[in-house]
Amino acid sequence: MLTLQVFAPAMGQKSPSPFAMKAIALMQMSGLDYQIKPGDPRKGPKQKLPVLIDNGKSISDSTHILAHLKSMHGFDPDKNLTPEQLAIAEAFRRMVEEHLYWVLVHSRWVENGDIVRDVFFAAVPSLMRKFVFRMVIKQVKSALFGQGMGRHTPKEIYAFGAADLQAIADYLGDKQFFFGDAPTSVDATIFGMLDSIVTPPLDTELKRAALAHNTLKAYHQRMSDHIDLAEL
Ligand SMILES: N[C@@H](CCC(=O)N[C@@H](CS)C(=O)NCC(=O)O)C(=O)O
Repeated sequence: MLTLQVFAPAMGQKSPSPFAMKAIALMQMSGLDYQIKPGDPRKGPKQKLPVLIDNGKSISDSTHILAHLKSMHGFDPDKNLTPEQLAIAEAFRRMVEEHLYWVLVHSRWVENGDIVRDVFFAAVPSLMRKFVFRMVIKQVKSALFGQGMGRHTPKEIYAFGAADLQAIADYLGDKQFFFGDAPTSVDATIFGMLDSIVTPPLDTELKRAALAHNTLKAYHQRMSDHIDLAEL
């Protein structure tokens, strides 16, 4: 039995991480028998979640999980894509995971820190919580600054996010999925990010930018239905 370790459900999401939601989408698309379990990133091989456990072996990183599903379980959602489509998928994946992700991090941790603190650190006694959160937020801000996104004003950060969402909506157009009638791995990536932007009950400029696109709203719903999200 395969076990997918992710952060426990929170803020209306099956797991409050775009990478965990991407991995859940991939597992659902694969049709493989698997279970979802809450994990602890500190115990994982790369101190991040998601992690897939297969026969005692831990596979960390959603991209490596997809590669493992392809090589070990014969699940390849991209097998019918042309080299040109694979190149487009790779570019969008990087945009979502290495750029739009940091806009999400800003919107959650910097602009909604109080809510995130009380949800993600609910298990920490309230007296300790502010202290623990102060340490964590320092690390998050340092990561945002190091990556570069944290050097911009909120207005500039959200303009970057809106441009990424516009590019996704424009490429998607009136197609069912990113490359037509069948979802591929880039749909799992984009779905994971959209779910993390629109599902939590946070009023963020990034969420408003996403919901302004009817295409993206319908696409998020279509992917949720396709992977049977409500049944999980
Ligand atoms: N490249 C990784 C990114 C995973 C990642 O950044 N996970 C974050 C949550 S969104 C995490 O586990 N953070 C815990 C930490 O940094 O302590 C993937 O695709 O799985």
